Amino acid sequence: MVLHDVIRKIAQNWQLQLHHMIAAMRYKPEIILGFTLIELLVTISIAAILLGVAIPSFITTIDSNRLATITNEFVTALNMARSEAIKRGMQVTVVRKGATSGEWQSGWDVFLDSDGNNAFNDDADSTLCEAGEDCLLRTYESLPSGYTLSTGNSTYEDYASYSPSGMSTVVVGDTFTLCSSSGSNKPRRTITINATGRPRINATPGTCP
Ligand SMILES: [Ca+2]
Ligand SMILES: [Ca+2]
Repeated sequence: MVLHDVIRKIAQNWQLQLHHMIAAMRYKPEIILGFTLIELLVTISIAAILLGVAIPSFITTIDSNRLATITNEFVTALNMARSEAIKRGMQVTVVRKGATSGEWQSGWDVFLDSDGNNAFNDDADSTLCEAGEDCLLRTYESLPSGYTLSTGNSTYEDYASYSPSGMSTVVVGDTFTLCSSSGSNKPRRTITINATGRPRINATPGTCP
Protein backbone atom coordinates (compact mmCIF):
# COMPACT_ATOMS: atom_id res chain seq x y z
CA MET A 1 0.00 0.00 0.00
CA VAL A 2 1.49 3.29 -1.03
CA LEU A 3 1.57 6.24 1.33
CA HIS A 4 -1.27 8.19 -0.25
CA ASP A 5 -3.55 5.16 0.10
CA VAL A 6 -2.76 5.04 3.81
CA ILE A 7 -3.48 8.79 4.15
CA ARG A 8 -6.78 8.36 2.27
CA LYS A 9 -7.84 5.51 4.57
CA ILE A 10 -7.08 7.56 7.66
CA ALA A 11 -9.01 10.51 6.20
CA GLN A 12 -12.00 8.30 5.39
CA ASN A 13 -11.89 6.85 8.91
CA TRP A 14 -11.88 10.32 10.45
CA GLN A 15 -14.70 11.39 8.16
CA LEU A 16 -16.75 8.41 9.31
CA GLN A 17 -16.02 9.15 12.98
CA LEU A 18 -17.02 12.78 12.47
CA HIS A 19 -20.22 11.74 10.75
CA HIS A 20 -21.16 9.52 13.72
CA MET A 21 -20.39 12.31 16.19
CA ILE A 22 -22.61 14.78 14.30
CA ALA A 23 -25.38 12.21 14.09
CA ALA A 24 -25.10 11.58 17.84
CA MET A 25 -25.31 15.29 18.60
CA ARG A 26 -28.42 15.66 16.43
CA TYR A 27 -30.14 12.69 18.10
CA LYS A 28 -33.10 13.68 20.32
CA PRO A 29 -34.60 10.84 22.29
CA GLU A 30 -38.37 10.55 21.92
CA ILE A 31 -40.12 11.75 25.05
CA ILE A 32 -43.41 10.02 25.91
CA LEU A 33 -45.79 12.66 27.14
CA GLY A 34 -48.84 11.77 29.32
CA PHE A 35 -51.47 9.31 28.13
CA THR A 36 -52.42 7.87 24.85
CA LEU A 37 -55.92 8.74 23.65
CA ILE A 38 -57.27 5.30 24.63
CA GLU A 39 -55.78 5.57 28.13
CA LEU A 40 -57.36 8.98 28.49
CA LEU A 41 -60.79 7.74 27.35
CA VAL A 42 -60.65 4.78 29.76
CA THR A 43 -59.67 7.09 32.64
CA ILE A 44 -62.50 9.51 31.88
CA SER A 45 -65.01 6.63 31.60
CA ILE A 46 -63.99 5.18 34.98
CA ALA A 47 -64.15 8.63 36.59
CA ALA A 48 -67.64 9.20 35.14
CA ILE A 49 -68.87 5.83 36.50
CA LEU A 50 -67.42 6.53 39.95
CA LEU A 51 -68.97 10.02 40.04
CA GLY A 52 -72.30 8.58 38.84
CA VAL A 53 -72.31 6.25 41.86
CA ALA A 54 -70.80 8.64 44.42
CA ILE A 55 -72.80 11.82 43.79
CA PRO A 56 -76.34 10.35 44.26
CA SER A 57 -75.11 8.53 47.37
CA PHE A 58 -73.62 11.76 48.71
CA ILE A 59 -76.87 13.68 48.05
CA THR A 60 -78.89 10.94 49.80
CA THR A 61 -76.60 11.15 52.84
CA ILE A 62 -76.92 14.94 53.06
CA ASP A 63 -80.70 14.68 52.71
CA SER A 64 -80.93 12.00 55.38
CA ASN A 65 -78.85 14.11 57.77
CA ARG A 66 -81.07 17.15 57.18
CA LEU A 67 -84.24 15.12 57.78
CA ALA A 68 -82.77 13.82 61.04
CA THR A 69 -81.72 17.33 62.12
CA ILE A 70 -85.15 18.84 61.41
CA THR A 71 -87.08 16.07 63.19
CA ASN A 72 -84.75 16.34 66.18
CA GLU A 73 -85.19 20.11 66.35
CA PHE A 74 -88.96 19.82 66.20
CA VAL A 75 -89.09 17.15 68.90
CA THR A 76 -86.63 19.20 70.99
CA ALA A 77 -88.92 22.24 70.73
CA LEU A 78 -91.95 20.24 71.88
CA ASN A 79 -90.04 18.62 74.76
CA MET A 80 -88.64 21.99 75.77
CA ALA A 81 -92.16 23.49 75.85
CA ARG A 82 -93.34 20.58 77.95
CA SER A 83 -90.50 20.75 80.49
CA GLU A 84 -90.61 24.59 80.71
CA ALA A 85 -94.36 24.45 81.39
CA ILE A 86 -93.75 22.09 84.31
CA LYS A 87 -90.74 24.05 85.61
CA ARG A 88 -92.37 27.51 85.40
CA GLY A 89 -95.90 26.43 86.31
CA MET A 90 -97.24 28.25 83.26
CA GLN A 91 -98.62 27.30 79.86
CA VAL A 92 -95.91 27.14 77.21
CA THR A 93 -96.91 27.21 73.56
CA VAL A 94 -95.15 26.28 70.34
CA VAL A 95 -96.66 28.28 67.49
CA ARG A 96 -95.88 27.92 63.81
CA LYS A 97 -94.61 30.82 61.71
CA GLY A 98 -95.91 31.45 58.20
CA ALA A 99 -99.38 32.10 56.86
CA THR A 100 -100.79 28.65 56.16
CA SER A 101 -102.51 26.53 58.80
CA GLY A 102 -101.08 23.05 59.07
CA GLU A 103 -97.77 24.04 57.41
CA TRP A 104 -94.85 24.35 59.83
CA GLN A 105 -91.91 24.65 57.42
CA SER A 106 -91.61 28.42 57.98
CA GLY A 107 -90.30 27.72 61.49
CA TRP A 108 -91.84 28.01 64.97
CA ASP A 109 -91.57 29.91 68.27
CA VAL A 110 -91.58 28.52 71.80
CA PHE A 111 -92.90 31.00 74.37
CA LEU A 112 -94.32 31.43 77.85
CA ASP A 113 -97.99 31.91 77.10
CA SER A 114 -98.95 34.05 80.10
CA ASP A 115 -102.62 34.42 79.15
CA GLY A 116 -102.88 30.90 77.73
CA ASN A 117 -104.49 32.02 74.48
CA ASN A 118 -102.09 30.01 72.26
CA ALA A 119 -100.95 33.22 70.51
CA PHE A 120 -97.81 35.30 71.11
CA ASN A 121 -98.77 38.60 72.78
CA ASP A 122 -96.16 41.36 72.61
CA ASP A 123 -96.38 45.15 72.25
CA ALA A 124 -93.31 45.21 69.97
CA ASP A 125 -91.38 47.77 72.03
CA SER A 126 -87.79 47.24 73.16
CA THR A 127 -88.75 45.90 76.61
CA LEU A 128 -89.40 42.20 76.42
CA CYS A 129 -91.46 39.94 78.67
CA GLU A 130 -93.38 42.79 80.33
CA ALA A 131 -96.46 42.20 82.43
CA GLY A 132 -99.28 41.14 80.17
CA GLU A 133 -96.86 40.03 77.45
CA ASP A 134 -95.70 36.59 76.51
CA CYS A 135 -92.01 35.75 76.73
CA LEU A 136 -90.13 34.16 73.86
CA LEU A 137 -87.97 31.22 74.93
CA ARG A 138 -86.63 30.10 71.59
CA THR A 139 -87.28 30.67 67.91
CA TYR A 140 -86.63 28.22 65.07
CA GLU A 141 -85.90 29.44 61.55
CA SER A 142 -87.54 28.30 58.33
CA LEU A 143 -86.60 24.86 57.01
CA PRO A 144 -84.19 24.69 54.07
CA SER A 145 -85.75 25.00 50.62
CA GLY A 146 -87.31 21.72 49.44
CA TYR A 147 -88.57 20.57 52.85
CA THR A 148 -92.15 20.70 54.18
CA LEU A 149 -93.52 19.90 57.63
CA SER A 150 -97.27 19.32 57.78
CA THR A 151 -99.80 18.28 60.38
CA GLY A 152 -101.99 15.23 59.84
CA ASN A 153 -105.18 16.77 61.20
CA SER A 154 -106.42 20.12 62.47
CA THR A 155 -105.46 19.59 66.12
CA TYR A 156 -101.96 20.99 65.79
CA GLU A 157 -102.38 23.03 62.65
CA ASP A 158 -101.41 26.31 64.35
CA TYR A 159 -99.86 25.50 67.73
CA ALA A 160 -98.96 22.87 70.30
CA SER A 161 -99.40 23.99 73.90
CA TYR A 162 -98.54 22.43 77.25
CA SER A 163 -100.16 23.11 80.60
CA PRO A 164 -98.16 23.30 83.89
CA SER A 165 -98.90 19.60 84.41
CA GLY A 166 -96.85 18.83 81.30
CA MET A 167 -99.87 17.60 79.41
CA SER A 168 -100.94 18.86 76.02
CA THR A 169 -103.86 21.29 76.33
CA VAL A 170 -105.68 19.17 73.77
CA VAL A 171 -106.24 15.48 74.35
CA VAL A 172 -105.94 14.35 70.77
CA GLY A 173 -102.83 12.98 69.10
CA ASP A 174 -101.47 13.94 65.71
CA THR A 175 -98.75 12.93 63.30
CA PHE A 176 -96.53 15.48 61.61
CA THR A 177 -94.95 14.57 58.26
CA LEU A 178 -91.62 15.98 57.16
CA CYS A 179 -91.04 15.65 53.41
CA SER A 180 -88.00 16.22 51.23
CA SER A 181 -88.36 16.98 47.52
CA SER A 182 -84.88 15.57 46.94
CA GLY A 183 -84.42 12.69 44.48
CA SER A 184 -87.03 10.49 42.87
CA ASN A 185 -88.18 8.73 46.06
CA LYS A 186 -88.89 11.89 48.15
CA PRO A 187 -87.92 10.55 51.59
CA ARG A 188 -89.90 11.51 54.67
CA ARG A 189 -89.90 11.30 58.45
CA THR A 190 -92.94 11.33 60.71
CA ILE A 191 -93.32 12.60 64.27
CA THR A 192 -96.26 11.41 66.31
CA ILE A 193 -97.60 13.35 69.27
CA ASN A 194 -99.73 11.20 71.54
CA ALA A 195 -102.80 12.40 73.44
CA THR A 196 -100.68 13.55 76.40
CA GLY A 197 -98.49 15.65 74.09
CA ARG A 198 -95.38 13.50 74.20
CA PRO A 199 -93.63 13.47 70.79
CA ARG A 200 -91.67 10.61 69.24
CA ILE A 201 -89.94 10.09 65.90
CA ASN A 202 -91.32 7.07 64.04
CA ALA A 203 -88.82 4.40 63.13
CA THR A 204 -90.13 3.70 59.62
CA PRO A 205 -89.20 6.68 57.44
CA GLY A 206 -91.26 5.93 54.26
CA THR A 207 -91.62 8.21 51.28
CA CYS A 208 -93.76 11.21 50.36
CA PRO A 209 -96.18 11.26 47.41
CA1 LIG B 1 -100.58 34.59 74.66
CA1 LIG C 1 -92.73 44.84 75.50
